Amino acid sequence: MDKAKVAEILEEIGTLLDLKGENPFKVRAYHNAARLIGGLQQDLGALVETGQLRELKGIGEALSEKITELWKTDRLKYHDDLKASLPSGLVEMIAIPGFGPKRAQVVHKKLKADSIEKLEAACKDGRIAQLEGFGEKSQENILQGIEQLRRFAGRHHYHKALAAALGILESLREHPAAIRCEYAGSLRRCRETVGDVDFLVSAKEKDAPALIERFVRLPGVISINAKGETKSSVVLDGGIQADLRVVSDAQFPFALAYFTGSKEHNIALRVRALARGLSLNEYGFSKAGKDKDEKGARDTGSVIQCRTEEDIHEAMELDYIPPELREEMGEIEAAEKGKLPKLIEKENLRGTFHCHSTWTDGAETIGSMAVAAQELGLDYLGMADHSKSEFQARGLKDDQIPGYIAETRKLDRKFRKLGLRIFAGIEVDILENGSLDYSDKILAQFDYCIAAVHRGFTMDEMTMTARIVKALANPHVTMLAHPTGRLLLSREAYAVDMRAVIEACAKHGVIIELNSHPWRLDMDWRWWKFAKERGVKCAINPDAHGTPDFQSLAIGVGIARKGWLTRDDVINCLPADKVEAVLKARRK
Ligand code: DGT
Ligand code: CA
Ligand code: CA
Repeated sequence: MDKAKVAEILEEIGTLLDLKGENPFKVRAYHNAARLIGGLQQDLGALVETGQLRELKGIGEALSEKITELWKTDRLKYHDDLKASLPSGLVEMIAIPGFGPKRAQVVHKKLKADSIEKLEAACKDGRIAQLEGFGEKSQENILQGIEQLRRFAGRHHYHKALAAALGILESLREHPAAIRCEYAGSLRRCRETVGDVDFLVSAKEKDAPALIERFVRLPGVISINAKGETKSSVVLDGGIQADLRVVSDAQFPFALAYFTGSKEHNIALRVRALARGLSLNEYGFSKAGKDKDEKGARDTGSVIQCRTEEDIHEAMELDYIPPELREEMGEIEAAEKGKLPKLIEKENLRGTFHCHSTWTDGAETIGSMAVAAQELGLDYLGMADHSKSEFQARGLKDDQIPGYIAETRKLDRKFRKLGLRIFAGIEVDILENGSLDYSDKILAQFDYCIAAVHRGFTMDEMTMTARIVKALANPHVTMLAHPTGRLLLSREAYAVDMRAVIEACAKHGVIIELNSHPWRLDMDWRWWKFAKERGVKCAINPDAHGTPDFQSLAIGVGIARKGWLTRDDVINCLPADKVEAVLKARRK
């Protein structure tokens, strides 16, 4: 049992209680506790052992007992009973985007719909539209939501897949028979979501079965789909499928290149090889045209020996193409001409922006966010709590602004001596008419303002684009937050003309955020090349609501790499004094 797992179960209890129609205060107590435990800096085990759990704000006797039971026995009877008391289909239903526990309760009570299939049928024959509080529009939305849910099924957020993969990689590498070991596929290319994880190990032929055996017995494996001499496929905890292939060490670079993909990139490389009289596959190079009638690389070995992927690219007169770029989006042409960018690296990040605190919906104080930033070796931290329209997030009222800025300034003076600058910023809502949530006079007091759309998602593309473009024209707007509002695998982006938004940012000198929260990764990597051509700068921001969220910065760097960005394109790579000048530039 770990903190994250405890938090997940508490969260689920909150949802189950909500489904049962329990008292909203009780429901909220569980959701709050989940958040608290998830973001806890202290060691949960120690708090349980010493009985200090009760001292945490919001943890009463009942919650403390439940957390203790979970921690000590790895399960919780209350949770099990609660789950058993509800049809499992009802729990599945609330994964439908826009369909919460309240609605699930109604369709269950009124229509006896206790599964997604029954709900779908009720939509199709118009029974949902008849229900009080539903109507034609919501019936249509539910059908779309079900379709979306099915489309998303089987894919996973990048950080979940990465966490699962790293544990497995380590265990495979520990095996004495493993020579080289990597993960490939979409995970290695740093796609924003991952279907399955593809592992590759090189070993002597005789050792392959032992490696397969190790793989299927790993603690994270919950079921085995297939198990052969050199390949296997399993399902990991969390429902992620993972494939393993064992190859010879000579084949390893070819297999790694092939299974890293993308498929489109592979095809383009293969075409390039053919133009050079070579056939390229996962086993090696062979003479073109002889694949079928004579033996190919599988049996005879590669006609050009390559020890690494670099060697393979070189054999085709290409610069090395980093995995993130292998999407057949111009990378092969650029590699041929020596024009690939020198991609940003994690180590280049010097600071970050768009962080929340207990002033609004963050879990930690500005002070503890600063300590964590400093421990990470950052030189600056840009706070940006919510603006007043975000009442659910306790957005700052006008009269709270002086206090918020004063505290930030005070901590800045303190931490500056320790090498960390703190910038006072605000995440200001873009209202439906495109104006901002505060007067210019208030906005002028901040070191930077990051403008964001948080509601009114359903407007048409033209209206939404005009709304955002209007906000960008305000000279106090330094950055644009999460430009499409998408939540990966859960909520589609709102309709917006990104090309027009990027052009407006270019015109006004607005920096675009690459929100590194693993559910967002927004702006999408596919747009960065264009933004860069238009001279727009990027800020990689964690949208942190607690110190653990700083971890996502590394994913943000991966997505920036995927968007062809270099350290010169990303303002967080600048030292503190230079970045301060950049934040001030627009208002001058
Ligand atoms: P995913 O798992 O859906 O997130 O995406 P990938 O890219 O990991 O795809 P996956 O797991 O189906 O296959 C891994 C790699 O294997 C893929 O990126 C490229 C290669 N591959 C798979 N099928 C083909 C194919 O039909 N032709 C070629 N050239 N390569 C393929
Ligand atoms: Ca894959
Ligand atoms: Ca696969």
